[in-house]
Amino acid sequence: MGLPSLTDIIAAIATPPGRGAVGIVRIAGPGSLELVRKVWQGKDPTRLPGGRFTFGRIRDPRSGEVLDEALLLVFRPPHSYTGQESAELQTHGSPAVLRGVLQLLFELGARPARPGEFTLRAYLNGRMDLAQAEAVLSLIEAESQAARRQALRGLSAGLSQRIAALSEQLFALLAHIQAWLDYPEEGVEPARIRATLEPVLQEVRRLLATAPAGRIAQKGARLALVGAPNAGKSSLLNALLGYERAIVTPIPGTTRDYLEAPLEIAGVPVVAVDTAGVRETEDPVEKSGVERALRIAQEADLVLYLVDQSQPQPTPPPLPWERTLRVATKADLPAAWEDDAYLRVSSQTGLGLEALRQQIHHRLLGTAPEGEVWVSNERHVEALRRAEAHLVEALEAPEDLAGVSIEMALGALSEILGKDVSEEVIDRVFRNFCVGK
Ligand SMILES: Nc1nc2c(ncn2[C@@H]2O[C@H](COP(=O)(O)OP(=O)(O)O)[C@@H](O)[C@H]2O)c(=O)[nH]1
Ligand SMILES: [Mg+2]
Repeated sequence: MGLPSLTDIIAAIATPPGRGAVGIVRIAGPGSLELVRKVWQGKDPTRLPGGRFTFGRIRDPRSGEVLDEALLLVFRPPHSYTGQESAELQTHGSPAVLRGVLQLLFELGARPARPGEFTLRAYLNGRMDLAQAEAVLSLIEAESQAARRQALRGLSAGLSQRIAALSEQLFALLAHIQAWLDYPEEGVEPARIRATLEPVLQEVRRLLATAPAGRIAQKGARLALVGAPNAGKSSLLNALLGYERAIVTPIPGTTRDYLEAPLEIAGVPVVAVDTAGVRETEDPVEKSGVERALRIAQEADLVLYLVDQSQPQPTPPPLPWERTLRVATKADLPAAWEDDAYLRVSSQTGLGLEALRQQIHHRLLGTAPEGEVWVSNERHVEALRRAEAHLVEALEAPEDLAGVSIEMALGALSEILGKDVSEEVIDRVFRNFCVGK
């Protein structure tokens, strides 16, 4: 589709559809303040300093009709989101007002902004790199505190800085190798190639290792509750949720299908899946429920295997044990057995629930250090994987050929920051944005 013109005046409603106390219309591009002046009854926007707001009225200059009373915020380059002259009109948050104001701006010369076009301009004007632009999107889409924290780190260039630092080292090394190829008599120390590449490779791998946690922080995790009928699965789901979602009965086999409930555990978005009890059964409905439970367990990011510790221990079902937490339920009742591999909880008294939440959090995000950048974006993960492969190539290649692989690794890292990327890549990134951002 090609990149849109940077010099058009673009306008869009920046607040979500529907009614609210306040609604915002954004406008950006050279001449946008002159355009706002035409519809503004109040202080002349073209003479207002940037970063200031003023109160006035929005008025159709042709009919003289007033559309609303509003606040006007003025931004001047380069101190604006897009880096361009721009303004925000804060009106009453009625769809009728907002659409009316937008229509008026269109009729007087603005054009509708494409999804993410304000952020696209920020990127093209060098206000932020592509990874930061993607962090804006992640922040808007963040559904949990963990996702919000990660997106904010990306926005403040946490990832970008680390990628830039790695690129710098590779550039310096490349220059060194180039000098050696031009003046072989100067001599290159092969050891220097290794000494630079190995730590860079390690750092790339460290970043890649955070990807599972990053993905979970952004997209959430699936947590399967599995165990024999009456093990207390539905009760535990309710206890984790804090309200009665699943039916709890003393009759084994009540949950014959499965049910999902979204919850947040220690800042992580989790969809908990309560499954049918797993036991040997001839009942065809229950049997298919059991099979489905085991399949859900296979597909889950984490499995809770629940066993009632007041009863004799049953034979464990086939579960992905490396992703399974063992939980002994009904810890308020006398114990029929004890096993340190099991975390003891009682849904009735709340005993052990906080420890269980901590464990779930640890098992889901344990791979990534707290307080650091996690790579959550698929595009970044893919580019890092390519960089990793080229760095390995470079380490294995003879010194005089290492440069080609280093260049390829550099290319992959630069893509993360959006340097020398194709329009198609840019288009794909911004397609997912909402209009007005
Ligand atoms: N004392 C005690 N009873 C529990 C606890 N959790 C569940 N139960 C009881 O165990 C029975 C089965 O619970 P339920 O959650 O339906 O088990 P599910 O079949 O695994 O979903 C019900 O009678 C619950 O009241 C607990 O922590 N303490
Ligand atoms: Mg149940």
